[in-house]
Amino acid sequence: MSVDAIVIGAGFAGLYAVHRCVAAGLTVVGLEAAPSVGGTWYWNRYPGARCDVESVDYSYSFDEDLQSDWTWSERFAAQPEILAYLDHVADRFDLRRHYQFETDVVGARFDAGQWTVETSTGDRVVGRFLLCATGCLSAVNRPDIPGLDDFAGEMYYTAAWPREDPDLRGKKIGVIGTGSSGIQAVPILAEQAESLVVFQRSPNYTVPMPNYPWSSADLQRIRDEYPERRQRSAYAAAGTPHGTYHKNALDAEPGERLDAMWQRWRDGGVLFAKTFPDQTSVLEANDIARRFAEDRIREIVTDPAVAEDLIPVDHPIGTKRICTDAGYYATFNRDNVRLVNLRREPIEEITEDGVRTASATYACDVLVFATGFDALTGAMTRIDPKGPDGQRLSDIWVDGPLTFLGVMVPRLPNLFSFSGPGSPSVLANMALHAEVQVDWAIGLMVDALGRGITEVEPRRDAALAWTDGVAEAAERTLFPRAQSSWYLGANIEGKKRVFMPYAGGFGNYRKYLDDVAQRGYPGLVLTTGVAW
Ligand code: NA7
Repeated sequence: MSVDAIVIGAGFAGLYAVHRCVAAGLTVVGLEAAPSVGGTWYWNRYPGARCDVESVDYSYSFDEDLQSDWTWSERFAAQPEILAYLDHVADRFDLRRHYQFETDVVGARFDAGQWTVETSTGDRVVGRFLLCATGCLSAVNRPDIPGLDDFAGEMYYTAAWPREDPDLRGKKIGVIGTGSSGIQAVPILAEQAESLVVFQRSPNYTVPMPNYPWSSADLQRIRDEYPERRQRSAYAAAGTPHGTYHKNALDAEPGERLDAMWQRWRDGGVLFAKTFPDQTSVLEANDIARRFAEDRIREIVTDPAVAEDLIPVDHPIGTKRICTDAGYYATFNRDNVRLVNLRREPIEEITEDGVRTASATYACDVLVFATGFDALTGAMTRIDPKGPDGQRLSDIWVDGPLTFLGVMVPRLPNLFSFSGPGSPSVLANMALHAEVQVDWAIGLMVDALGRGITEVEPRRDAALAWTDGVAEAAERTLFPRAQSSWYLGANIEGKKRVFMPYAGGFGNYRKYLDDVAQRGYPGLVLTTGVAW
């Protein structure tokens, strides 16, 4: 089979890419490992899974009718509702018929002007362009802990939670991992469990999420202001309509600062990471917000020793992904919940019936691994596409990810990768991010096809310049100080430590993309050599 475009993935970016290809009159095949659409939101169906961006923003903006017909029930949508939304999008735009589901991509190579993709079903799909909408949080991190295979109880990964929700009531549950997923799951698991042990290697900052059902008045207000809301998001730092407080922390009086922080804390969610404009770039400003958050932990958690264990010590607030929770800290006041600090007592092995640390053995019927992902690069390097001269992505990225505009890779012509390194990715609203990157790729593809160009590839110097710019943008922030962060790949053994997302803001990123397109794609080599 030979098509214009092969799209890998049926999440936010993949579905939109298929839709845009069809609208542009291109033939397209979508390949998706899951049995249905949803991407990250298909797999991450663990108890408490919820998006930390408001529902009305974390949704496509490209179609007015879609936007006005769909009604979000809550301020922060839970996983089933986001999945239902993506199901609705797939049906509404008739996207499913372009997909082969339960089809893993196991390899891809470019030769004679075309990509040949190999799948787990033994098929080969040939296409001019390869659009990798493979997700930034999709390659599951399954840690290699001694004895794992000996465990006789039930084992689940939050990132690959069974479709049939397991009944965990009355069981002894151990949760390994305290990132967003663990932090969201813990309060719910604590209510179900006979006992819950939380194995924490690194504490994270988390801000309570004051979630509530949207009232009809809320929804009417949002409908009325949607155009303006979307306009503000389009060029905002994180792709949402929210900004920071109007003054730097260091320019505000202590009382004013405190009011601003309380306001943000009560509004809830990840926005606390950016209460003040200088909070992510000036340590002294960050310290003010950090100390405020730490005081809240000490206030909520009744056992002072547990509170201290829950307070991060290795990074400024917000430089690792700040989490959003529904009662996480208060969960540690329950009699059936225990926190185990793995920095003090590391896991030595998993036994048949639990977890043995350096100090004790914890009996568990169920182990829940909330151990994260090989983020941003993992999904792509696991496919490891091969270019025309035999170079693989893993060779090209041996010193860290090298991209042009976070979308293209030198030596891999006609390949686009979405929400990966070199783009704002996890620092921005994924729905709008997908639209912006896919629009850019489709614009280039249509332009190339119209001009008889058969290969488009970034020049190495252009990719180096962009990647240097990504590093410089990170250096202007406090992000690189979080040395144990998955933003730097620190959670994956052997992964090159490089700050991967573009930290210069979603709006600025979008301007770069617009500018390169408007100027006729400087930085790209456009070849007409190979006849299709
Ligand atoms: P994260 O944020 O990567 O969290 C994974 C957690 O698992 C984190 O606390 C890790 O500790 C811990 N971990 C990983 N491997 C181990 C081992 N071997 N032993 C003990 N603990 C371990 O993933 P999430 O799924 O929670 O969240 C990812 C993003 O999804 C989130 O930020 C949102 O954007 C949505 P560590 O910090 O590495 O010491």
